[in-house]
Amino acid sequence: MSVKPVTITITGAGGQIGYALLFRIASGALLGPDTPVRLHLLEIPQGVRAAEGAALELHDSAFPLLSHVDVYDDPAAAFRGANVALLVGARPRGPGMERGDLLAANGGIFGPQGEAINAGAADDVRVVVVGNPANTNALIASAHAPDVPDDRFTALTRLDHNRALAQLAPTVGTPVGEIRDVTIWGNHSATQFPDVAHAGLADGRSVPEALAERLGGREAATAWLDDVFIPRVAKRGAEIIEVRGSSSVASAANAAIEHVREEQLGTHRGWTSAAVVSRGEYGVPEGLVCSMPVTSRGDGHGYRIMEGLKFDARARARFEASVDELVAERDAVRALGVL
Ligand code: NAX
Repeated sequence: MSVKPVTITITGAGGQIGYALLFRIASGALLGPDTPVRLHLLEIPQGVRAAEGAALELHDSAFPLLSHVDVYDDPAAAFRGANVALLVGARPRGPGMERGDLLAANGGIFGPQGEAINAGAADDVRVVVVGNPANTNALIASAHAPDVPDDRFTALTRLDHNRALAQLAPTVGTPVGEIRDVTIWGNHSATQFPDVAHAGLADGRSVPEALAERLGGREAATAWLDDVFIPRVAKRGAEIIEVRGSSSVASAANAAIEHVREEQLGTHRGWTSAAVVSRGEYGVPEGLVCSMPVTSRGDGHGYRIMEGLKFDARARARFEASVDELVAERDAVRALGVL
């Protein structure tokens, strides 16, 4: 019996992250080895040739799971029938561009894309926004898709989550796979709060306990978290640009794949981090798209927020600073008439 392919729309498919995403999606890394995929690649006219070139290479890879690849420069056509949408294409911040200009330019992209999703996507569509400012772009797209439940729109903070695991592992002296329940709170920006207060290791110790053991006491552990870990994770994107000469690509594509795969198929060990719509959890204003700890049962309901975690005063202040930035972004796009 043949299985109906899942339609996946990828915007910015002719760009760097697009190129790193497409081949892994077509190989089955997104939805597993039994699910055929149909790819809709959306670009602006200047990017269409690059996307067409990637489509030729996809054909040449002869992926058994790849049923079709189509390239579009029209959002309405690209989102028609989409079950999964990865919104990667965005307007980067140019020289001298103010934050308001950036938000307005992206409003001009994510508003119409939200409308196209509203008009033509499949009933079960789920959307992840990668293009920055990702949280607010997700808010804009969702606001323009009134018939699609707002919890179908998420934004990517899985790269930040993975960066946190990667920084912790050598410090606590365990493989990354043995660390669970790290959280990225807030915005996908330098204000984000990477939090290990609830994190644990496979051997039963808590991460704060393991850090204190390895670093010579609680004070030293707190100093490492404040002075090394949090700034390193929050500014890792800038570090990659400095070393590599260009922004994160393969790690971002990998994170986007993990975000969608676990949202669709389920999280397995503890929670992960994703920017999801708030219903007021943890005091986050309702409707903001904010990174929080989430799990998925893989039952079609997507990510659910883990509730009931406690903050100390310092953690609360960090989280609130990032939420305040999200509120300011929302207010700025409202003032621009984009929301
Ligand atoms: P590129 O500039 O290589 O590619 C972007 C592509 O999007 C281009 O081909 C462009 O033509 C296309 N595009 C622009 N507007 C479009 C529109 N309206 N419809 C369809 N396509 C459109 O950038 P890349 O390195 O791929 O990064 C893409 C986005 O990811 C950027 O906004 C970047 O800031 C963001 N990132 C987000 C991360 C996250 O964790 N959330 C991490 C990595 C990355 O920085």
